[in-house]
Amino acid sequence: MFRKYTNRAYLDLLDNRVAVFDGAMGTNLQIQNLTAEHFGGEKMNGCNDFLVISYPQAVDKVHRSFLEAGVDVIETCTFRANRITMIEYDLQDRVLEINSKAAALARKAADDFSTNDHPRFVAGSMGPTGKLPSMNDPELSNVSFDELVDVFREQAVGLIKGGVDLLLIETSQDILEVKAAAQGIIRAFEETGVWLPIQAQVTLDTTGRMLLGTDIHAVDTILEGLPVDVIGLNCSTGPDFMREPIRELTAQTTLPVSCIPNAGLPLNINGQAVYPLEPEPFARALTEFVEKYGVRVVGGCCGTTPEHLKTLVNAIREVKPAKQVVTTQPRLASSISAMNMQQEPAPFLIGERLNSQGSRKFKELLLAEDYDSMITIARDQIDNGAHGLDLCVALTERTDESTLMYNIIKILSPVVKVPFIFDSTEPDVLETALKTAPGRSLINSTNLESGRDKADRIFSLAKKYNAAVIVLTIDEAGMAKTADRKLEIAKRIYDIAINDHGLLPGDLVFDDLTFTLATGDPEFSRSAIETIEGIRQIKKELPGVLTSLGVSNVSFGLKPAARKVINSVMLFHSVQAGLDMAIVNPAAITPYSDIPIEEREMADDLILNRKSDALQRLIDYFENKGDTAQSVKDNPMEGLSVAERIHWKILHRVKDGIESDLDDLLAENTTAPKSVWAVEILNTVLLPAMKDVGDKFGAGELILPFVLQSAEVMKKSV
Ligand code: THG
Repeated sequence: MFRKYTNRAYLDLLDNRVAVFDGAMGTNLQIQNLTAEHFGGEKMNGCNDFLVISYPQAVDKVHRSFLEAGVDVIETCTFRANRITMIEYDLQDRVLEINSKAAALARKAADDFSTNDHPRFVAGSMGPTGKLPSMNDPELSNVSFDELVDVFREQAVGLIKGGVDLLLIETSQDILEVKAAAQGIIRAFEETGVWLPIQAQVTLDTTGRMLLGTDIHAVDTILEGLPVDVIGLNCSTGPDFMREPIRELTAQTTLPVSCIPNAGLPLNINGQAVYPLEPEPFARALTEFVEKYGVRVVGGCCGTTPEHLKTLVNAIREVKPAKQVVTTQPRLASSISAMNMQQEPAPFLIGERLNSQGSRKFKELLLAEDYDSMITIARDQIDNGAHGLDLCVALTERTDESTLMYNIIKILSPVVKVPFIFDSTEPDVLETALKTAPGRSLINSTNLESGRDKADRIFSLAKKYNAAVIVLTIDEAGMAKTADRKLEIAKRIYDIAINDHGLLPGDLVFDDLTFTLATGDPEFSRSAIETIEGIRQIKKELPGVLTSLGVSNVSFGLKPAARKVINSVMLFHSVQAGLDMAIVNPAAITPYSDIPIEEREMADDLILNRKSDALQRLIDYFENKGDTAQSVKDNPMEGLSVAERIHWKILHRVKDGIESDLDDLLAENTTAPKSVWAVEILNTVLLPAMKDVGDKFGAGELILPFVLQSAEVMKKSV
């Protein structure tokens, strides 16, 4: 359950000094001018990973050249040696053999160079499969999370059997694949009984994001809770473009950081990739990262030669890494960016509108599987200030909650910048969600209603997939109604989560429940006070944990205008008591100070149980007042011409109504033949809009998934 090691010598090394990895395998094999014969025939020509069987001398030569240069760690020649990638060479059934041979070859070379003063290590290289599981592409994403786990398990078993010292997940393009790789490696540890350190490295482009838009804060948020020991960057760019993400990473992660750049950005010279950065500036930049930011592992990727590494080893020898000073904050992440669970000002707003049990409209969309309109609801909530989105897709009409959850995550996650909160009572549905969402999510929820079995199941999921968990204060005796009982249950479940499952206090979000005040039932007249006091107690007695509340429950049964006021006032008092997160309709929350005094007083009377006739007065007041409190949202398309509106929609990825907009525009010109006018629209409206998208992408203002969404709107228009 907790991390254990059979051999942690590599991590011990990092405790004492900076470790230097080797340089490029690919480019240094290339210069050996190998022929098809070396690769074992035409079919395997160019398959570097097979050389460890067909012509191991070539690989051995590269290993030894780097050991000669003085590096501490060499990487096995297994970057592409997984079952999926090896299909290209029909070698998918030799994965175990290739990996264990490669590991043994590197092991032998490392051992030949090892001395007591200078031990040498072998990292088992595991590159990407080429699939992009986070996407929704029929070709690139046609692999399940479980399949990926097994693909990496198999490769890791081979590497472990061949004798590596650590496993290296590297050059990762898709953060969801990294999660699968880490799980696969753990399976391999369980299978072999050998537990080793894991280092995970992602690849960022020149704008500092992974291929699908994930930034370094999200990467760290997602990976830190997994059994990963070292986190870092490699490939794609030279050290210069890594400076800023490395600075940010070292400022936020508690893990040692690795940095393994290319020898600069490649130049295309006569169709050949040439890496221009010389050994001196290469070594200087990495030395700076060690001294300034506290990087603990350095090395070279594409285009780096033994000369680069020798220069680096010499430069780094006397350098002390800066101390990493990190105060960690509980965070969630989408596939794009991270979000602190404690917002300034509080609270973190969890949008409640994508809930089949709490919104008739959403339920209808779900039954119709109208995913485009769901994207619109998601966007509206974010525009109104939601920091995360609650997703609940349970329907009495359908039994495939898992499938619906999978579908909605696939649709939303590439385009939604805020993290998800998975709202389900079914552990299987939650597990599907956690396998599908690339980010770090919040499970909603668990409790002790029927003992601890279910809580145990949910906490293991949270640990396995690195999620946070909302915990309701419910036990075998039912929902806690007094502050004392709320705290008592919170303490009991805290103990299970922390001591038995190894979760951190910041992984727990206590929801101490609020009940409707609309019934007038005296049993509940103090219930809001108890909830508010419960929040205060839990925050005081269980340091480090968070709190959350489904605020709207407090006003169930009242008219919308009254609900809005009561919800806002309840939220205010809860936040005063220390509430961190609130499940709300973000469009219907008014700041306390903006609520008319008269209404505020009435709501206070009810919530704080100050006057016995509070409920009746409130009902009467809003009966007479009517529903004027509807929020009017600015329409960003107001005042735009039809052509401008189409441009706006393409740029902002809005498919809704684009067809009728185009019909309107087509109807504007009655003289020109339709086809001529249509081409004119294409050239003067649609293509310029797409060019605008392209320019913004080029300038780093848009990320790839958004561009693809714009292209979808464009396609629909055409
Ligand atoms: N705690 C936690 N999770 C929760 C809740 C909680 N999840 C579900 C719920 N409670 C929070 N979500 C909602 C969603 C909608 C409404 C209230 C809470 C709501 N809906 C209107 C209604 O039912 O009248 C609108 C209906 C409609 O639009 O059709 O009020 O407490 N952890």
